[in-house]
Amino acid sequence: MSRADMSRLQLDKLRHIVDYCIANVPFYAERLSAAGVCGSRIKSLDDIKHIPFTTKEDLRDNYPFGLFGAPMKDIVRIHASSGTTGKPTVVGYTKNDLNMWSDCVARLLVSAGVSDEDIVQISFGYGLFTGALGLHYGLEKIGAAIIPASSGNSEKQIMLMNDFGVTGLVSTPTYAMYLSEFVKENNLDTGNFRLKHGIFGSESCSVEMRAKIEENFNLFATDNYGMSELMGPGLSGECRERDGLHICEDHFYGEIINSDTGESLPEGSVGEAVFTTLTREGFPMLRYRTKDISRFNYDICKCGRTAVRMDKIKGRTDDMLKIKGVNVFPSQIESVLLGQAHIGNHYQLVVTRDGYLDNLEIRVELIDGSLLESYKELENLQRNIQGKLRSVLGLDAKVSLVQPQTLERFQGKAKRVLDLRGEKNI
Ligand code: DLL
Repeated sequence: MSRADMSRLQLDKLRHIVDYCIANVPFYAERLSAAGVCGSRIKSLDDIKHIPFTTKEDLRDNYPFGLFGAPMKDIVRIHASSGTTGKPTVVGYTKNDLNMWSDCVARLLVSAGVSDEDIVQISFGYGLFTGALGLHYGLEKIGAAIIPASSGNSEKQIMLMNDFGVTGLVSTPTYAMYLSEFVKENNLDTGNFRLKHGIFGSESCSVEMRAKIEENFNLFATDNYGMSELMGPGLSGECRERDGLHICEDHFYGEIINSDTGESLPEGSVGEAVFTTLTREGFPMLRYRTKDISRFNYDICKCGRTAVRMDKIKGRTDDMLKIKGVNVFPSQIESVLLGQAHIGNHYQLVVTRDGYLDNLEIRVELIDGSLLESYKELENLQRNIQGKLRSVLGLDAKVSLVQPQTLERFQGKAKRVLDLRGEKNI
């Protein structure tokens, strides 16, 4: 579609979704009326700047269903991802949304070269996370044979890949890397391996790491981006050219803004990506601030597709970390630690990379140093904290208890995170 046609389509859909939000979500009705915005007042795409931003805090304040745009009888699926506090971010889908979602995912998969001839193993964890079911229905739409392996049990993953002649692997790049090394370390049978496609996403993957996975598994990897608040995977993805991630622009209108001033930035600038869902019914989002840093390229791709491409995510504007595919906010860890006896107010998160795997160590100051002399008590405390972290974050972290007054103190904003991963994996 030419840029002019796409812009016309987006403008029509934007007007419609704004009126839809006013009619169906009291939160938006109030915000938009205060800003003096309604569908008929939007004369050009540029007028989107009059619509106030929506943030993760707005989602938290309206937990769990306050921002849903359809009554529960029309909601057919609910997903969730990590919030900044103990409560998750909850999103809902109507039947039309699920259809649109699988269309978007299918489109990106086709542009990555996947077809109905493929046998694809989904090694994302099935559950509240949008990754597994999002890819699942997109793959089903194009007629690929799906193996819903879910994550974990690496030996079985390899056996399935080998015995079933799997041609595509869906996972985080970290897990793909882990599996490829696991094969080598355990000398597993890969005689029938037929892998061709690595469909990765949900976390960043450097070109070096991608090359390593490709070499180990003899496949061609593409990157996929999305977030639960905006649907899940299927927002954008790489085609075979791998020169940016094509955005499904007929469903998501993207902007790049200066994250300090909120101002829209001119074409070609690096800044925070903001997206408006143009067609979602269950969970419409107007100008959602992703906090992900990228850049848009409006040139036509060598593959012939005209859809705008976003650069691979370059970082975040907040302190969210992505560790082993899990979104981790320091504030979540803090709320676990602060409820704990014997623990002071000072802690530090240290993220390191061992080979290609990320590790999180949480250093926590004890109130009373004498506890360090009792091995048993120390171990109990450590285990207790680890268990709580696992249930809140779904992530294993090393907990190190340290002497009182040994962690650095800060005059201004505390620097809680020490990210030693070199190239930042978010
Ligand atoms: O990670 C959705 C997804 C699943 C995308 C599977 C692709 C494949 P959340 O769990 O809500 O959703 O996490 C969203 O993850 O704001 C980014 O910071 C990060 N992220 C997602 N994809 C990429 C990527 C899913 N390809 C958050 N590169 C986003 C870098 C990514 N970061």
